[in-house]
Amino acid sequence: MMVDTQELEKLQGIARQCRRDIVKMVHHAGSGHPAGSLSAIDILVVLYFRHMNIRTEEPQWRERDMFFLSKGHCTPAYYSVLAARGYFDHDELMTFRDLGTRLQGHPSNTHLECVDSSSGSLGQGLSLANGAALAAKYDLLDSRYYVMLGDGEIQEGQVWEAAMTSSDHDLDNVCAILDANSIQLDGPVDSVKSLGDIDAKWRAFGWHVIDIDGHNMQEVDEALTQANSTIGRPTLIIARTVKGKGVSFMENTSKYHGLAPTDEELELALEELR
Ligand SMILES: Cc1ncc(C[n+]2csc(CCOP(=O)(O)OP(=O)(O)O)c2C)c(N)n1
Repeated sequence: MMVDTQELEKLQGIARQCRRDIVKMVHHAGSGHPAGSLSAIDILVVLYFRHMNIRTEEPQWRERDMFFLSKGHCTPAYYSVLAARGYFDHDELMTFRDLGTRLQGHPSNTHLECVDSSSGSLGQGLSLANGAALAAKYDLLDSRYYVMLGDGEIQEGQVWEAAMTSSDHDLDNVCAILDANSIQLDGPVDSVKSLGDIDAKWRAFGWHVIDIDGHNMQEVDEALTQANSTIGRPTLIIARTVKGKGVSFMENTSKYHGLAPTDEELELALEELR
């Protein structure tokens, strides 16, 4: 079902609040990854509010859909959406990166139950999703397994081994979402190691591929719906995004990949996100 105007406004409001949380959390901690979180957040909001079949009161429910944040450094986006979805109190977000906190700098499922897998070492999320998805096929579960990858991350060889595995096992319950923001830790993806024609490459690996604007929630929603009805093949959604989206001075630069805003920058950012 299409997202109607009222629902769209609601989702956009949630994403705006999450963007505010992202910059506040990273500022408060004095470290973290704001820019790749800001590029990913519209996708995560649509995924968690419209598609994931989950029970917030029972985070480990066996039949739940699972999410693997393969680009694990983007916890500010992940935690802000988990809080918005009701897994824990909004106030807890300000414990981000504190010593012993449940909200570790990278996701830890030994600290936080609603995190389906620990991550942070890039390149591993799709392999984890494949394992869970294959087990679900054997167990006759209808659950779906979502993975978010970064475009810098897919330079890792393990991703391609995993991509072959998903299609070899006809894992149509796997949906990977590529946050294609074109910038990695220290510059443009193309200048570090070009991905070439990513669309053609994933197709050649046996995937159904959908190319969308990752900040257009309607398109994100339709792509996730299409992935859900694709039989016999895994789906990759190439979500074209802007690194730092929503905070003008963080957009299209690698500067804020892993840098906290100063006090003045936080004020400016919150002004823009009002
Ligand atoms: C195996 C591994 N190598 C290096 C890093 C350090 N690292 C963290 S983020 C990052 C860049 C990732 O770029 P991208 O996937 O494009 O992320 P995004 O721009 O979406 O934040 C790197 C190299 C890591 N976490 N894991």
